[in-house]
Amino acid sequence: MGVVNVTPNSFSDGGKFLDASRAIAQGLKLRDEGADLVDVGGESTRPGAGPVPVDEELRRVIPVVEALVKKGVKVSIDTLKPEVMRAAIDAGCAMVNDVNGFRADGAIDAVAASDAAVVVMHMQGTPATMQKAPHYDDVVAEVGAFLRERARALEGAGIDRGRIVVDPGFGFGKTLEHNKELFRALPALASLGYPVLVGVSRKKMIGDLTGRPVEERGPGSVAAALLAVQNGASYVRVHDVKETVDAIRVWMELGARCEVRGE
Ligand code: HH2
Repeated sequence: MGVVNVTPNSFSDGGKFLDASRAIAQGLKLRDEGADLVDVGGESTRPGAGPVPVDEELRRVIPVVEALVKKGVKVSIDTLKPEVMRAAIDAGCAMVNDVNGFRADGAIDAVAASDAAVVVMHMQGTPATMQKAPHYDDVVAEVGAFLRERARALEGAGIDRGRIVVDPGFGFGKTLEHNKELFRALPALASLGYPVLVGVSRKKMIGDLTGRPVEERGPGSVAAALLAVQNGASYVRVHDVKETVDAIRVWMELGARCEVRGE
């Protein structure tokens, strides 16, 4: 899954694709580089970010979604607002990615009547406050229980289990230690029985691990995406599609041969 943020303030590509024609060109580029899905977002959820009015978010994302769908791109909409979900589904979105886990009033209803896939993400708190003092007694158990509960709520509204993807929400109300614990627990999260999506691309946790500023976090992000796939992730949400696809391709070829040799 490639990322296109149609925002002025996203942490890594803020302001680059606020103009619809640039966002569309970026979405096409990511598709051509090997992204199976392009995730379009109009509201930054970086720590400290405030909400965007619904009209403004619609104005940012819908023309981009429409244009990409017309060009045959499989599009995901990154939003927590039911109005934006509905408009994006009407425009042909194949997936709705909600960092709020479909907890807003009307969010489940907005997706239930469609056949779009849904990504349920865990977040403690809200983007405005989530990194102030994240706390868990057992981060893996709590995040796992949340994802199971939200997936059941979606299934209870008639959404087929096969449409549901879960995401532990790296960096959303989590310290570096919480992120590390969750990352190491990816096989356990995958055993919940839903495909797992991992989004760590260029995030602060990669900066903390490498000491790199955001524009130099590509290689660390590729390593993390590869590890995520090796540990059971079905989707990786990344800014650097070409590099990530290369890494996964090389691993699939050489990793498989190593296994044969080791037999
Ligand atoms: N991370 C971000 C946004 N949406 N969705 C899912 N499912 N998982 C994630 O980890 C995730 C997400 C944050 O990254 P980005 O979109 O690059 O930045 P911003 O929120 O500043 O726009």
